[in-house]
Amino acid sequence: MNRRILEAVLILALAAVPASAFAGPVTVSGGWFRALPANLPSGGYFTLLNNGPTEIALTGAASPACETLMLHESETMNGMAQMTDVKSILVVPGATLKFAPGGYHLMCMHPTPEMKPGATVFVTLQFLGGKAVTVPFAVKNAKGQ
Ligand SMILES: [Cu+2]
Repeated sequence: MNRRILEAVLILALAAVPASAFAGPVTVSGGWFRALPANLPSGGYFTLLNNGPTEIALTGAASPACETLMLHESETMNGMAQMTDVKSILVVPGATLKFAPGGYHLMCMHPTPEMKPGATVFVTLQFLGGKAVTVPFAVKNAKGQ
């Protein structure tokens, strides 16, 4: 192989490497929403495992069952429960991130009529770098049943 051909092969090989280093396959399990009466916001919960070799950052969520779906964290400040917006949550390789009552949760604002106990709705979790995964969430009642 002469030098010019070798250079062309190297350029092609480099071009095939994706621009983003994000690889992380993720596993999402146990997704559910707590539907409340009167169109109140629904909390969403799930467990995410990062199976990939690189860290990932959860940056957002969306669902056709919610006008807006936000990442929130519940905290107790001076004895008062409150919620704050979360911009991004880093998950290192092999780590599990839990969204559960009292901590991180999805907040579904203005749920659509699909959000009723017994139904299944879909949630797309968005990650830094533009990757996303869409998973089913079971809709439960106010008691979480
Ligand atoms: Cu909230």
